[in-house]
Amino acid sequence: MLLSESAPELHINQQQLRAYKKQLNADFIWGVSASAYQTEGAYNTDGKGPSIWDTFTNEQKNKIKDRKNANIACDFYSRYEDDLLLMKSLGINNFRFSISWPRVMPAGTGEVNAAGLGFYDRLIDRCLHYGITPWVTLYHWDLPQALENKGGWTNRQVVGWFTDYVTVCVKHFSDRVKHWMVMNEPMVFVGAGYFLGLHAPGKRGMKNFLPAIHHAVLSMCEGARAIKAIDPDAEVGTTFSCSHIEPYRNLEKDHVAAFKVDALLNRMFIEPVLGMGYPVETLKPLQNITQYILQGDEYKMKYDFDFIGIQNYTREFVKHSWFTPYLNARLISAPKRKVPHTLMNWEVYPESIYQMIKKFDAYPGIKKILITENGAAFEDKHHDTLITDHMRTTYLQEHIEQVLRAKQEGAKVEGYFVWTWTDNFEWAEGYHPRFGLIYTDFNTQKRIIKESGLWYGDFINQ
Ligand code: IFM
Repeated sequence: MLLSESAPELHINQQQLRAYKKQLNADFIWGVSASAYQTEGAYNTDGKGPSIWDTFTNEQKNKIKDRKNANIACDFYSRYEDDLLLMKSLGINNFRFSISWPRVMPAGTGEVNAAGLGFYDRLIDRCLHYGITPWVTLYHWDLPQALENKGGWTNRQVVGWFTDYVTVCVKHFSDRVKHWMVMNEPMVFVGAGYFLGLHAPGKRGMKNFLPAIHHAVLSMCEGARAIKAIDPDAEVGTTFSCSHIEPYRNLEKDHVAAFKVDALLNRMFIEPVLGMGYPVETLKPLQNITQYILQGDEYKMKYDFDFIGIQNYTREFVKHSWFTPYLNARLISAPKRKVPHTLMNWEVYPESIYQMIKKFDAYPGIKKILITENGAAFEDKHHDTLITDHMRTTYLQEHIEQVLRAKQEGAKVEGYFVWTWTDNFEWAEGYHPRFGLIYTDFNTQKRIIKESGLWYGDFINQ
């Protein structure tokens, strides 16, 4: 059942939600998230080099819905000032965005593009001017194509290239940026880009997947060390996708399948970072990853992050399957289960975010958790000057309620960012699933505040 405007209201206890919120310290962070490739456009402007997503969307068009690309996207490159003004008008004071590596270093390594740094100088300066704190992600999937030509994340040299890029950014911006996230959702860019071939660069198979995992883990930790070496006062985090996992049937084989999928989707990146190593006891077919682990890596692949960003949207049900190589497990989609879901076919299940906070909170060594992404794609209803999207508003309310429930119970969760600020380019899904609090007309670039945006601004400022 797809949730639509005619669907019955989901249950939400408004009083409970407001009561939870009232008890929060004033320093709980409320914000919105976005990323460079999904919003900026200006794909070849002012000396920017091509990224793997520029190449993928323009050369493997059949892999993107309606053969779209993000050459223009939301034209945030030119319109950031208006977008920040709009953000300010809603009282949103924390903005998570990413820096495009090939905008700053067109060939990925070596020469630095002053005009690329200049764009982020302007963006950061205007954020600060409006009292909006910048939360900067250093890698949100747009690897320079020049580095992909040398193997990209499968080439161990990427660790050095990435650390050099991080160093350039942090040296340049650390006088104004105090909150950094090294990476966005490594499991997604490595899994979809280097195993399934669904995302850029479109590679497949274990021979790509395993080295890419290890080099992403090393880069995440070495990148974090580079930030702290330059600015010991910076707050350094990194972000992980995660979903609450359940067996489809109460059968031992489905429980085993669910356990393996949990290890792959939820544990594969956080556990090495915490010094626990890869969960290969549970994921035996991934044991060959050890061939990429060199002497001394056991120290390099750990880092004591100041915070961990959790990005949760849904839960997954898992069934045993003989036909799925390596895992013997497959996901049973929400439409197949006939449960309420979004335009991404993701089940609406708010308790998943609570379960994920509890799961990450239970790891010794995680000092602080931020929800760095949560949100939903639904159809928006257009009126003359208003866009109603009460399913998105309800989704946000129900998820925030679960976040604050976890906090009430003592979990170390200290912030929440909505994905996303404006409707933007949703990777292989093109432009149709819209996640924004702000509607983007992609023909005119006009922005219209949706009801969910008005609600969020009101809620966080009450
Ligand atoms: O749009 C993406 C984002 O880039 C990473 N996290 C999930 C979002 C929704 O799919």
